[in-house]
Amino acid sequence: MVPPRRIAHLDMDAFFASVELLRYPELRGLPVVVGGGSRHQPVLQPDGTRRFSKLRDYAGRGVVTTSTYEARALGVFSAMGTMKAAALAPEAILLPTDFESYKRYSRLFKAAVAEIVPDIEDRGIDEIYLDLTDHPEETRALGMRLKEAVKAATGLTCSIGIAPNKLLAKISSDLDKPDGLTIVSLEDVPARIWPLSAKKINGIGPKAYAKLTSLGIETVGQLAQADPKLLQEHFGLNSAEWLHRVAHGHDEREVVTRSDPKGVSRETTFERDLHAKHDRDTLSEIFTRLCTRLSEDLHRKRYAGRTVGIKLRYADFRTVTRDVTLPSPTADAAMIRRAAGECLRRVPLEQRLRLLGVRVSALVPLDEAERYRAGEQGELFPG
Ligand code: DCP
Ligand code: MG
Repeated sequence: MVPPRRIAHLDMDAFFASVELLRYPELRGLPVVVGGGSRHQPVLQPDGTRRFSKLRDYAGRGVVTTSTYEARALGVFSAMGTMKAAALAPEAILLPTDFESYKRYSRLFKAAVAEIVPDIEDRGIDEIYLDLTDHPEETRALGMRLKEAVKAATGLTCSIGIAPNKLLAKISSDLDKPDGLTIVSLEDVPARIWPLSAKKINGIGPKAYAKLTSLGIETVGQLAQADPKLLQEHFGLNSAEWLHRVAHGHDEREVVTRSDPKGVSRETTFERDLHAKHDRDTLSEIFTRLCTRLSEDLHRKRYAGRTVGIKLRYADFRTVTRDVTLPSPTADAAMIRRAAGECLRRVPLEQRLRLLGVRVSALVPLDEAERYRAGEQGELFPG
């Protein structure tokens, strides 16, 4: 049996707001909201103290980027209209958004983690995945060390979830926020994950959740116990299977690190030079097989790509390439074949050919591409 993996998800606590508190420590413990513009810049007064804007001073159509936990206690959360937030917490401090600073702290915390675990999957400004499987250190000690390294480099706290896969790691990092370290095994799923709302699962968006609740399914546990036929009827076979798998805490996705390849390709040199017209069938068969193999490579490496290209070498050794960029990333053999066929129509084919190659580049993790596609269909996995 393959030993279980150790995947960590690390997410910074109230990230933008916490960065702001580093420069305005006098705001610690107060409800603070980030989402203002330059007119909400604090003003240094003659007595050395600062005058801050309050939410009640806000007029406009902006939204809250994030809020401190004290503001959350008053009902103010990310993505809420700032005017609405002002109605709930008029006395909360409002600060302008300063992306440059958040990006700087983002780089700092990721660099600190990279000193301990070099392979990081970057999931945006304040979250990363790490594969700790091969790290010699004991799980809790390693988790604590990562948190301390982030704190030492930035002055900020984060929350970490460590579990056998990304799905559970992401849910776990949220279980004991802020400043949490939560370790969850597959055996813990019924006790710790099943009581949670199904919308805690990364990939069950508001639409899918609404559909689930209309079927009487609210928690992950209810989803795990749901009749597979009922799910199939409402979500289709693939999504129903996915829902069943994630509800039981299963997820095979790999951590995709920065050192991953720029492109994946397959090429073949023919036993004898082939002519585009006279050897049309043979060539077409080889071409399709290359695309199928490439699709298998991509699935194995868990990538999809937006750019599909071909390489041709003529009998006289001249080489040409062509590529085409698709509206969304793919790893699908038929789609790669179609795009590569399009490229082939754009090269001269009078001469005999020695070699044919197909390449997919502009890679993104496959699960991202799948989410994108399902999102387009307005179903599961939005975002
Ligand atoms: N963010 C944003 N708009 C949103 C959600 C988030 O601008 N709708 C920004 C502000 C957050 C940062 O991204 O600080 C990270 O998002 P998180 O969802 O991780 O939220 P926080 O880090 O603020 O809080 P938590 O402690 O819950 O992780
Ligand atoms: Mg966060």
